[in-house]
Amino acid sequence: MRSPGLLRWLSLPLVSLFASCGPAAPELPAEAPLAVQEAALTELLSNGGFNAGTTAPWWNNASTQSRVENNQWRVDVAANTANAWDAIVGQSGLSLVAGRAYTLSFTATATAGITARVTVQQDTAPYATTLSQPLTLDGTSRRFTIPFTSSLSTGVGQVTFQLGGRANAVTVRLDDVSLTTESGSPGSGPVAMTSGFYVDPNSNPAIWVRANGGDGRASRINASIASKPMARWFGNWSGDVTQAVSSFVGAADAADKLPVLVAYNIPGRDCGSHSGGGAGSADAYRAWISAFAAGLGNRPAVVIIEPDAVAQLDCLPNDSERQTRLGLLRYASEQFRDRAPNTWAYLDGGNARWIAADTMAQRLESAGARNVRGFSLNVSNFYAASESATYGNAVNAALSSRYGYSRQFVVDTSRNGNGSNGEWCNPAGRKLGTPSQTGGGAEMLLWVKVPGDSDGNCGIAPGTPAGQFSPDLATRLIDGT
Ligand SMILES: [Ca+2]
Repeated sequence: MRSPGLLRWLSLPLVSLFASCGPAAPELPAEAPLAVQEAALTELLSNGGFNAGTTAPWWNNASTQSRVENNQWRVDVAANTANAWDAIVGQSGLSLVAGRAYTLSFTATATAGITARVTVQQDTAPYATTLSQPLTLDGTSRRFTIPFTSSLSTGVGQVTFQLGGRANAVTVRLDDVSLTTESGSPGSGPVAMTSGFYVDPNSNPAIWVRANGGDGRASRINASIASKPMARWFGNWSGDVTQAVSSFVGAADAADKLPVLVAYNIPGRDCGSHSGGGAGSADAYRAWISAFAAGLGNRPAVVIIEPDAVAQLDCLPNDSERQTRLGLLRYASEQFRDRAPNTWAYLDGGNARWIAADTMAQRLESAGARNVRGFSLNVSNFYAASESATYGNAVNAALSSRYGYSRQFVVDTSRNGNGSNGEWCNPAGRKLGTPSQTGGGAEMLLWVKVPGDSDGNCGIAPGTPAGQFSPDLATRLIDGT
């Protein structure tokens, strides 16, 4: 697949395409109901509504004054605080369970445009943080809804709002602060439902290892790649996609493991480049992605929706085709939301050096990001997880500012062990990155691209078409050469 890097990014104007192609903001007045929200929810916070005249058990530090006003929590922040946490309010004593899904939500305004921060963290050293997110606040009242999976197990968790870090005084008003989790054990969501990521026994590297046991490279490729969890890609090569998806997630479910799938069949895929193809029409795509979601059913899964499709809007020839693609992605987001209640789906959001974060936020909103768990970054690319996370947080700040919600993101770390050299097509000197895990600066780090699968007839694998496994590419990723 194509995942253009720095050169392509530099060649594009960073202005929003929306000035010209102008996708209408979808008329979705409220958060679409997620299946997880229909289950019985446990509220962890006390007095989130501030309707009884008192702020307790919420606390505040010396740079803030706290009181109830009009059944809301009024926090006056003193001038001249150096750091965000120098003016801090919160509630402590919360129990958090690692791997469990939570939703933090609140309504907030500020008397001046500010960037604040909300965290969920441990309230004793080492102050480990499981959620840390920027908030753009101003005079408009906004409802924030932030789902996350805890990376912490602690009986001394806390929610904090960090309001300092500026010269001028400001007043922030908060109300209806809620932190919920689904009742019962071991929690909700596909991570909590499973015991680790699924290792695909029929990945390209696993098939190659089985067929080439006498090859001197086989044992290393098996140990470093084929035995690791990685995604299975589905497209027009998958035959009956309901059957193919069902078979894959069924095998993972039988092993109590979490499978990662990639839907890769958008019309006009990869701008007709190395990984060109995709469904032949909009109707054909709607049928295909609906059949994909049906194959998941209620089994736990992670799905990456259409790598590059949002970032590559630029290559479509006109506004009408851009609107069509965004509509297809929005349809896909609705299908996963409605037909696959235990799937976390992530719309692909390109990579850290491709589309400006604010533009990406607008596109993701138009593509249905509010319907799904989040967005994916760095698929088939090479940027460091930290740089990808910085970009993901910037996208979330823009989503928060523009639309009042943010989303989780996942990062492809299959080949980013040496970072990027600015090339994207089988570049030399790249290395395997952190194997699939939860947490790590993102909701998950995942091997989405299959290490050793070619990006196309290019770079250090001339003559190897996109998607074909090369033991030579694999060993060079192991060695970092
Ligand atoms: Ca209230």
